[in-house]
Amino acid sequence: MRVLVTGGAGFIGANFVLRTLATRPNTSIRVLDKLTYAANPDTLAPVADRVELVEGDITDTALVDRLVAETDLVVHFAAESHNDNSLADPSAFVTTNLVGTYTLLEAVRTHQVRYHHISTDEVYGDLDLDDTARFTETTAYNPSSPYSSTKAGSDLLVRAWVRSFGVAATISNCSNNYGPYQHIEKFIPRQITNVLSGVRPKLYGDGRNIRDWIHVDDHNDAVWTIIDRGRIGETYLIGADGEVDNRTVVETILELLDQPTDAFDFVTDRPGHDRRYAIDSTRLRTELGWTPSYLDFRAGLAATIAWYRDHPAWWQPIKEAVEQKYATTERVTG
Ligand code: NAD
Ligand code: TDX
Repeated sequence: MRVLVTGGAGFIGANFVLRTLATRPNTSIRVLDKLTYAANPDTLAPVADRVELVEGDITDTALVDRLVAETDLVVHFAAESHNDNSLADPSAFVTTNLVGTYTLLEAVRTHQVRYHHISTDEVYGDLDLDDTARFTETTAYNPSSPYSSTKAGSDLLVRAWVRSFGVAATISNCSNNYGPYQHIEKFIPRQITNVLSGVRPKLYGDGRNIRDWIHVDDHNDAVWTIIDRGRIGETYLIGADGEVDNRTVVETILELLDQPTDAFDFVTDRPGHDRRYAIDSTRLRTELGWTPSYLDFRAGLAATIAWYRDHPAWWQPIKEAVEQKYATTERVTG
């Protein structure tokens, strides 16, 4: 089977490529990636002889049309993915997440190619901390940020292309991923690499916001489950019952790195900061039989810390610039 992976040089897409090569050796993979700041082509360097990396933009109609014509399946990970960046300048989010998805949909429509759309639980907005509810496939869309609203818009484009044009698509909305190869602008790798660099971790607001953590390999195994067995036109929520508040995450990282658990700073809150995300993945588990493998968040976090400690060359060259960018907006509050 020939697979076109968009965004395959980014965090989840690269993990998808590596895991697919390891677990489904007969798959032929081509990656389409613009190689933005978020990509690290070094991630794919060890498999360069088995994966063709095409440097290009998902909004490039002619390129996308040619690549889609030559594939059996598109798995669409490419996106502008960081909420903080979307608050500073939303323009690339609108172009890549909306126009890019539209461009792919038109190509899969023309060439009648199977399409899987990677999305996020953030399309549903947030939940209260004291709420017991969780997101399901029928929760109303209510995105908060430029990032999540463009992801929500891209999901709706997919639904419309399924219904109006019969495109053979599935959608998955996953909770927060952690694991190796995640850009150090994101919460967990930022704090791990802060501690490894002698910098105090930074918690937004009161640190009580809750995210529902899933290991990236569990996410990607669920994606293959949906591609293999999911119903066309259907949406599946992916989550591993991993709700943890941000302060606990930081304290656990500090503890696992033998630091005092109070050696962190509170900083300015993110505008519009979503309070809590929580996924009910019953449909995926009961209909398609998927279950997560990483059931112990602390153990998964320890393995992720070990990966960043053992791969300084992957992240150290950009660390100072990432922190300098944060320093332009962030102020220590406590
Ligand atoms: P990432 O930012 O690490 O990687 C995104 C990749 O897309 C990069 O390699 C980048 O170069 C590429 N890209 C960006 N714009 C492009 C364009 N115009 N054309 C071609 N390539 C382009 O993101 P990630 O965390 O790996 O997220 C991947 C997908 O998963 C996204 O669609 C995101 O919305 C979704 N998602 C992420 C999470 C999470 O926790 N990170 C959770 C749920 C869903
Ligand atoms: O330094 C920080 N301190 C902090 O307290 C950073 C970078 C973040 N945070 C908080 C904000 C969030 O409550 O940590 C939580 C996680 O932040 P991010 O890593 O920026 O993730 P989030 O905004 O939750 O979005 C992520 O999950 C859903 C991904 O970036 C999205 O692409 C995905 O859709």
